[in-house]
Amino acid sequence: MTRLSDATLDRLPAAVARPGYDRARVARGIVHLGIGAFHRAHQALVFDRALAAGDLRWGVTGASLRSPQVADDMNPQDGLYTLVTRDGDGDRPQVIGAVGAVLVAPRDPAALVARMADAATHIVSLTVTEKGYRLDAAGQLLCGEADVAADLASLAAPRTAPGFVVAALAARRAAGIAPFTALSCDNLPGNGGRLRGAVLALAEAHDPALARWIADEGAFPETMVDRIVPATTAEDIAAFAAAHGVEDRALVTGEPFLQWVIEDRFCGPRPDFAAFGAQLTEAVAPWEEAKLRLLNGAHSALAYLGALSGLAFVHEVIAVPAFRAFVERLWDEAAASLSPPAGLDIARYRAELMARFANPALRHRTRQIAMDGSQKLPQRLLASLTWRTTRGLASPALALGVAAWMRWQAGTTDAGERVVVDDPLATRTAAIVAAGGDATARAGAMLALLGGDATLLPAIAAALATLERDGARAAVAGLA
Ligand code: CS2
Repeated sequence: MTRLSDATLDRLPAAVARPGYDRARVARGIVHLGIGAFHRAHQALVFDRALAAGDLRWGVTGASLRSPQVADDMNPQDGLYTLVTRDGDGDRPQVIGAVGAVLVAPRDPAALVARMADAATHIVSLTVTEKGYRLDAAGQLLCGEADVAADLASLAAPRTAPGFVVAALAARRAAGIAPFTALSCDNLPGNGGRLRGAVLALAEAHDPALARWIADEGAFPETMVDRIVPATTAEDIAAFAAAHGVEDRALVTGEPFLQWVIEDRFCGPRPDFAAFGAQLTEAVAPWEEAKLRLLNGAHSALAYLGALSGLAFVHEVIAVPAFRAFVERLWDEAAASLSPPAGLDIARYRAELMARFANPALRHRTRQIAMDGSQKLPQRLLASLTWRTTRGLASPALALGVAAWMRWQAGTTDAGERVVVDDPLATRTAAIVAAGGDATARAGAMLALLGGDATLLPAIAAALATLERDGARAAVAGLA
């Protein structure tokens, strides 16, 4: 089977859109750390639009900080891949040409640092997931982690995302080159500030003058990113090959919706984001908060409750009337805690979100969303639950969402099927489950792991007891 590449691009049928610009002339103004499916379906599409409009500065050099898989899929394809946009009207495939080479950080850390330090690089963007910032809930560097300790000892071969940023900025400073803008695109409140905090802490440990230079001259804008991007399956790749006669091992799929809100604080050149589907603003926080507490909060709650009930996909969970009512209830509770930005109509946003969750073509797995819950729950569910609890407001839906994560740590569905708990704190939650005791003891110990306040415990412990006794479907129905 022919593999997608510059040389074979012409063999694709006309129904597949492709780059209309000369890829050979593209400069690589962006280095992206963490080039997974989300980046390829989101930011890379926006950069591709800039290239298509004739601003050829915004090609991307991708980097994987851990696995060589994406590089091995994309490099033989000259960085090309297809983005398939999916909804009830069918699939719309488009080949994206924005990405050039993909580097594998552990294979050759110096090559990645050199690329980031090159004067042609203006922006280093990141999707390294919540845990990739290497910070605890209080924003302190996790110095006890082996990779962080290694980067604190030496940046000759960095291991962490903040380590690469500091090493590259140090090289730029030494060469008299202005810093790049570091653009965090992860689902975290204050993502730019968190990245800045991690970078400055690490830089400070190596060279306080470097840290001062970064603080004075660098830029770490906040962003809010939104697009639902399920993990690509072998079936997706096989179906594309069967339909179009070309194999694309780097294909990604996503919903039609895309939103990117960016704080307009860059220390160097940037694309004309507003012309390519992103929004520039002075204040990202209210957008980020609404997205995290409504979309992601509901997502996480549905993921655990749905997966415990044996439901594999989000659209299947949403098709059950009691679960749909549960989501509305959770949104009623969470919405009260928000100060929505001008331009965000919460009622419309909720209606649109429900339709996005119901998109049957996406096949977004509940177990995919269930990953890394310990890193996600604080900003998605605990923040609104805490807001309400301090005001004496009951929040049964939010409490049930948090308790569902705790129930998931037992590693079995309600029907007794074993599941893998994929979470950096899985060893610790497993120990809490193994310690036995009652639901209150388990809920208390796990709440402490999340950094939640003890005043939240009674409601969560009651919800956990119901989940353990009656199962997720009954617990959800009991709320209605
Ligand atoms: C999801 C998000 O996996 C998850 O945790 O909640 O990836 C979600 O699909 C995106 O944030 C949507 O923008």
